[in-house]
Amino acid sequence: MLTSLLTQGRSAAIALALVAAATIPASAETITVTIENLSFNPAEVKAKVGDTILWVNKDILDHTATARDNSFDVIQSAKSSVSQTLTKAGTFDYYCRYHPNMIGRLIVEP
Ligand SMILES: [Cu+2]
Repeated sequence: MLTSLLTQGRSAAIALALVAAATIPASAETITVTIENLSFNPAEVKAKVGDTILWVNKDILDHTATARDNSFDVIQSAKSSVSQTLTKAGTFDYYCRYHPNMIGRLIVEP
C-alpha cells in the first residue's frame, strides 16, 4: 500500500504527510548538549518531561552533569555520548563534579 501511494506522486505524498501530522501526537524530543573545552553548549536548555538529553562529550576528560539538588548525576565519559530521559519537571542548575566551574541549567516543563 505504501508503495502504491508513493507511486501516485507528490500530491499523494504531501496528503499522507498532512494526515500523519494531524493524527500522531507530539512526540518526545531529543536535545543535544555538547561538552567541549570544559563547557556545556548550550548552557541553558528548555525541555519537557519525557524528552531526552543527549550529552555528547567531545573532551578527552570525563565530566558529569550533577544537579545541585541531586535530582540527577549523569557521568559523561571522555569522547562518548550518554542519554538522559527527563522524568521530573523543574529548573535544575547543574555542574560538573570534576570541574565545578562547568555549569548549566535544565528547565523542564511538565
Ligand atoms: Cu568536567
